[in-house]
Amino acid sequence: MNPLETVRLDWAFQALDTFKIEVPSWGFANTGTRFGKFLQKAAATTLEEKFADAAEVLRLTGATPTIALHVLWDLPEGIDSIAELKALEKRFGIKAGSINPNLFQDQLYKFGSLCNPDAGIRRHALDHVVDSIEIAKATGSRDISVWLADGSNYPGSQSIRKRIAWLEEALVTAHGELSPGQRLLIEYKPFEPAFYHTDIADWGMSAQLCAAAGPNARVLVDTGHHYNAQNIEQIVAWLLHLGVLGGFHFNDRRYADDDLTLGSIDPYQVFRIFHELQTAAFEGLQDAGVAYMIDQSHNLKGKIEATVQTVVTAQELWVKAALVDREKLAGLQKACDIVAAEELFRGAFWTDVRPAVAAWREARGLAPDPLAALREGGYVERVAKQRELMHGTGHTTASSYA
Ligand code: PSV
Ligand code: MN
Repeated sequence: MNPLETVRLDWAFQALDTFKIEVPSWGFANTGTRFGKFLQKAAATTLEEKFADAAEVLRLTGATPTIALHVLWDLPEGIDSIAELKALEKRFGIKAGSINPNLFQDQLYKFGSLCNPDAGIRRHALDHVVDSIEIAKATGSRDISVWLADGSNYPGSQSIRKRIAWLEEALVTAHGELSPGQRLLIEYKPFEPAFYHTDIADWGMSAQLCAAAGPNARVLVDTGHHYNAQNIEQIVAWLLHLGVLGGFHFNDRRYADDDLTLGSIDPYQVFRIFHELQTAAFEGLQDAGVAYMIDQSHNLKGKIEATVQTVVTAQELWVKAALVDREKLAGLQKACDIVAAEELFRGAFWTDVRPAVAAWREARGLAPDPLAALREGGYVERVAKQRELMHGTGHTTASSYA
């Protein structure tokens, strides 16, 4: 049978028309592991290059109109970088998305940022968050995403409760700086770089901090920031129920925060998360305020290729989730018809949606196969040459590590 006949094309097209996902500026730059970096000639160094790469991903996928910015990496002049940023937005047709303060790379933060026992360091960190909110106002960005590396490595070496109180105090102040319509997203992570306790270790802590901070604070779920056995879709369901789900940093992991490509290890989990989101929307539980962002740093894959692959995967899994007949499923759940409910659910996951997604792309004037189009267009090779001329070789041989 023609695979297109097994798919409700109207559902698939509607799902794809509304699905947008934000790309991270740092996903285009040279990044690595703590053991080293394998430099890539095509990696972006400047903000202009990051915008150019984001525009190429948008051109190929039609789904990535915004780019997440990390303040110290992308806007080192702070608010004074805004004029350049605005010009890039116009030139490349890409908007600045979430603004990410950097509370982890400054030497001052050895013992924490907003949770540091030193009031002066806490103030310095808070000032940076407030500056980031000002930047977000200037860019018109709705979301300021706060992630702290704060925590401790040894039992007894820090007061966990005092640090909670300092954090609450800082977040209340930061929240007070938001414009109406802006949101403070609070990200959690169970460990790394702190290995005994992390100040915001899980979604419950994040949700409590949101409640303390104010009505426009929301939880940010980074899919890599969970232990292996955790049921992330249940966490998502809870956050939807509580009305505090702010957004996602999507990536995949086998062990912890591995920064692997979305869906490369467990696509069924992404499908299950997407199902929770789409069901909540179907039931009118929450408006479309949830931010979908990618947070991946590709160590071995080509940056642009990996980003296109990620977006394509997200689109395919989003469509699969859209194929769940939610009315029918609700009936089966009510009747406790376990096997039929599961088969309906699994059936959507196992449907090959690729022909439907390609049909949507053609209908919307996009390349039917974005990865193939990227290769055929030669963008990566072109920018590799340009960037090598601009910034020097970037290529590291094995002997460099000898
Ligand atoms: C930390 O692991 C994190 O997930 C935060 O979102 C950071 O902003 C991002 O990665 C980039 O390092
Ligand atoms: Mn993240």
